[in-house]
Amino acid sequence: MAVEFDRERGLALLSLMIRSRIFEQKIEALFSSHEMHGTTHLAIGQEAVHAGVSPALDPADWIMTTHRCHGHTLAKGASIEAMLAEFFGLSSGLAKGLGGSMHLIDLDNHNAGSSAVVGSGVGLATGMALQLKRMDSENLVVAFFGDGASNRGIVHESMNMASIWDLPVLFLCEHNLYGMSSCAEEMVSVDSIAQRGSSYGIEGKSVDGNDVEIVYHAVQDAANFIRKKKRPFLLEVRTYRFSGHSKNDKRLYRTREEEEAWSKRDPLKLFSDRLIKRGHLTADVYEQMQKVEQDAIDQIAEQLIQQRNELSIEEASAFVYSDGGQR
Ligand SMILES: Cc1ncc(C[n+]2csc(CCOP(=O)(O)OP(=O)(O)O)c2C)c(N)n1
Repeated sequence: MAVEFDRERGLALLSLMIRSRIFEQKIEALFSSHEMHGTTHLAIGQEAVHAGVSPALDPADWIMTTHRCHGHTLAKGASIEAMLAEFFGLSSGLAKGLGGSMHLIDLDNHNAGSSAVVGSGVGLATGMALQLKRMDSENLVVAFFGDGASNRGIVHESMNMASIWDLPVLFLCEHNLYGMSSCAEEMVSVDSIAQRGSSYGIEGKSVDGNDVEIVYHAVQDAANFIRKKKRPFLLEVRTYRFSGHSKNDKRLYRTREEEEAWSKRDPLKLFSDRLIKRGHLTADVYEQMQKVEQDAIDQIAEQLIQQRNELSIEEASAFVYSDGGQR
């Protein structure tokens, strides 16, 4: 039985979950008001995974994320400024303003980045794990992927290779029940994606991905296993994305009743209620924590919008053309 978080850790992780939720809501609002352009994939509802994975690792462990990467990037230590700047196309952004929402990279915080190509990060993370092993490092790589990506060849090839070469990689399947509009029940051949490890001799486990304490302890156990046994591990965390797949998704492939049922297991509600029950939090403090995050992001967004509006043509087109915008 996993140990309960103490007050300090509980509040720290709740605060990360709040940050992730408010960040995503702000992005949604900025897209709706046409202040932000391109596309985006929100992970509202998946905050227990964001706060439960990176904080359970050694800071020098690496992560490689997916197109739905905002919460993981924040939880691994990226600043809101650098993330929002990226979305606004500013050179102070995590990828110099050239990548946008799906391409966030933060090497200082051991985040090797994300890609729009579904499943591709799993191959890259496995390659990184090979290099860590060659360097005799004690660190590991977390390869995030979704239920949809779990059907891709690269994921299976990577698991096989990680197994035969004993690579320090944690395959972390964030199972949110859908890949775009495809329901995993109809698209995935097994009930639990954790079972897929057995084809490659990799141990696997499936846990409730809406409970941050469960996710945190499962990741800690998996990381200890990888370091001790020098073997990869597959962890499935089962969750639900409240948001649509991407901007403009009307969610016609699922019912409002299903969404309503999952909203009762909102990870923020589950965890804040639990902390209140334990006497680690009050409703007033919870409200205040949300206000602090909201005020901070509103202020940062306002400043960055102003910077974006004042960009010269030369600055806005730097790196777009091979002459570095000197035309
Ligand atoms: C190789 C590839 N095929 C298809 C797509 C289009 N696409 C973008 S996201 C997505 C669904 C991925 O589902 P899943 O892996 O479950 O992740 P989730 O979106 O649920 O987080 C698809 C098919 C893509 N980006 N890359």
